[in-house]
Amino acid sequence: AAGVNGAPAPFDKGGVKVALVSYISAGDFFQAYQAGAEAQAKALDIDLRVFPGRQDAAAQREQILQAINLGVSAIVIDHGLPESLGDVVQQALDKGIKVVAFDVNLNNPRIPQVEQSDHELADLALKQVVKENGDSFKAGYVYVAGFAPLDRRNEVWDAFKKQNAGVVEKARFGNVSDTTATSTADQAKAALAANPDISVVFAPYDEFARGVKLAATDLGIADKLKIYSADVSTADIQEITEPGSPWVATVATNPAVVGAVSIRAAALQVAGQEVPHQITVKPTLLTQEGLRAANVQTIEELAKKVPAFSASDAVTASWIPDKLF
Ligand code: SR1
Repeated sequence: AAGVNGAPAPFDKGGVKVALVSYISAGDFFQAYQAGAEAQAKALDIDLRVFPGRQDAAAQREQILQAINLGVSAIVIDHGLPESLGDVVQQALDKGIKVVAFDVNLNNPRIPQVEQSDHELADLALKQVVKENGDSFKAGYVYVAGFAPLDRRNEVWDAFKKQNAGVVEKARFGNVSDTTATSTADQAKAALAANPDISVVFAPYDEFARGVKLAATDLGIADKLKIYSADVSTADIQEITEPGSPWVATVATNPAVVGAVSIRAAALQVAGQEVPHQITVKPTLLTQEGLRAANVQTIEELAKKVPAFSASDAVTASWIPDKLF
């Protein structure tokens, strides 16, 4: 290991071991998040050990114990079920291992929490819904409880319905698994067929939106539906901008940037430097119209046009290279 010039110990020598333990690995968001974490780790000469998620709480616990036994200096926990993580996370902290949580509420003042400002994300999406559909329509809503980002977005949806009596939620469905999009598509097909008056679907996770789009296309109702989501990837941009797509807007960060931020939060703690408890990467509204007009076809092109998609100023330091994308 060569170390990083000008970095404080132990990064001056390089080879600091850090673990990334995910709950979910399938799907564009999680793959890009991991790629961003790997890029930031490489730039810091960190020896990153990646434990792939299998949507399995017991496996995630076991992986955290494995990371502790490997002698890592820090663990980044990416999603998960808080109730099954508390004791193993405490074991890590007791051994002096630094912990960072992304999108899982570990409710510990010693653990920085990374998130994408989910309230603002949902709020931006729903403002766009009203701009394009008014405040009176029949809606479908895709939600699975128990995932911190989805629960936060749900708080905004609940408040939105209270404030807009003309918005009627006719159907609620959703599934999170290693086949989220296709399982959600099956549920969406049944819900949309049973409720032909639904004109708007709020699907605040790109795999959900992909599933609803698939269902709408299969049912031949893509021209009667508008889908609003969270997240973005190159595949999402292609699905949003293709002719006749019902997926009309998304509110997103670059997940690779969020992955990089998570590793920086771990590195700063290992170097003994201050890290805020709440670390936020702010999302941006991307509309079908805007993406088409700018002729953006990939996340790399988006990063060239929208600065927030190439870097975040969250948890930076002079010794940490942070222009990675
Ligand atoms: C199952 S939770 C899925 C969400 O996690 C991340 O916050 C992404 O934004 C995605 O929407």
